[in-house]
Amino acid sequence: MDSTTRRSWAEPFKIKMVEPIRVMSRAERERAIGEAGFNTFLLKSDDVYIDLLTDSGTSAMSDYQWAGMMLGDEAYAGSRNFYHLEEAVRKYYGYKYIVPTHQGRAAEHILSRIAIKPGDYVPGNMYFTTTRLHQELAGGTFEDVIIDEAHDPTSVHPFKGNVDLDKLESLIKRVGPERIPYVSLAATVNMAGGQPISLANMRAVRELTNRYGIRVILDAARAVENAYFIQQRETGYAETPVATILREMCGYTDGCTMSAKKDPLVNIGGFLALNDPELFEEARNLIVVYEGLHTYGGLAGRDMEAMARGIEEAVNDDSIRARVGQVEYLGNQLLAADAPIVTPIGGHAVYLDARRFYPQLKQDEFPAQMLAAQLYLDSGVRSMERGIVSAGRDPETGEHHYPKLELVRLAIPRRVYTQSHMDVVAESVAEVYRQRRDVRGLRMTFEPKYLRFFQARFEPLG
Ligand code: PLI
Repeated sequence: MDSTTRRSWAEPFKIKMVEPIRVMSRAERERAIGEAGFNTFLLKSDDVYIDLLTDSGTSAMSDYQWAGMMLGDEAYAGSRNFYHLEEAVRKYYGYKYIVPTHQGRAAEHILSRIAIKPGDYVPGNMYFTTTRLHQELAGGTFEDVIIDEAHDPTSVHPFKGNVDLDKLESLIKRVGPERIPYVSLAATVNMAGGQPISLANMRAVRELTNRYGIRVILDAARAVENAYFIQQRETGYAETPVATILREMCGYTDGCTMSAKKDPLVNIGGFLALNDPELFEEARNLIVVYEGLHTYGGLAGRDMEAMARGIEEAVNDDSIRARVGQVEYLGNQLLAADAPIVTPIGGHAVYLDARRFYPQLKQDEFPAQMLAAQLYLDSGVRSMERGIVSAGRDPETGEHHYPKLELVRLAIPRRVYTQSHMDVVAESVAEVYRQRRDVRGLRMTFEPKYLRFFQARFEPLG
């Protein structure tokens, strides 16, 4: 049978190497989460059974990528692996110039420093933690211009990552185009629940920004997942290969920041890609200050080779279908169990709606933080808070940001877990949902200055 007549489908790979995991007792988990200050980022990985903290840098590499690791050219300058990477980025993303970086936030750092002046505004389709922080550290102010549906966990809009063009244009008119260095466009939108932006919307953003002479920079970490959603949902693209859609998406932008720890299937790496030679020259100047020479940017040659090969694998239609398909499988299990999740199901993760789990908790009692802890206590499944703790504080007023979305993210590493793991996760979420009524909130006992969700500590109220 070929793939068109097959009734069921499976991952387009088989497993060659395994890594043992173990489940601890409830008493051991109670001790571990207490020692971790009720923050899943502070748990030891050895104390975790199924690790859905993040899909970032947690992928399983292929034999093709591992073989490439053996071909690392560790020359300080001009490594051949850099040229392979450059070729892969040009071929699959279409940008002219690249500087490698050790991961995504390093590309954000360099871009923010070369493009943003104090007093500038950076509009974007919802904030991401590190992206916004680098924009703020460079003196910019992030402005959310995503459509309202993105802030509603129950909306089933197929492209909740879309930019609201009226919001964008009124910002341009209010502050003037000269104070907008670029539009920061994410594909897919992590904080909205892994939601895609449509090609029609990207095209419209391009037309609008062209009229005002404003650049568009793509956060391409999960752009392949976005391209897959376009293929599935946008009229006219059902027969178009994901790789072709990806090129069209990038064609509406002037460059990208990339965390290659996502779509490109590597455990470390990233890059900044640009079309403008002058901006690229500035990036090359700064890269040697903060990352390393412009042909390695904080990476080993072997890392760049694995990335070049991962980029090529990621756009394979069967691979991306299996990747998003696994996330969808988990999401559908949770919908069947009536657990409240963000709809539509995201590309890299399923997001639990903590407000609907724990309506008895106020947002500053950290419902999502508590929900992530409860899930760990129930089964050893590790997830991540994506609500008030992640949103941090307003740098002007010092008050908490109070995001509408108070979520727990179950992020699925690529090519790592099986359907049975997903079943275990779904059963555990259903159990935690059954026990929701008696749950009380948390108090923050330690708050770091930057990106507090990583290292903050909590204790249970009452
Ligand atoms: O973790 P980095 O520095 O390689 O990349 C930062 C970064 C940028 N953009 C987006 C959309 C991200 O999701 C992202 C990192 N995400 C992490 C670590 C995550 O768990 O989602």
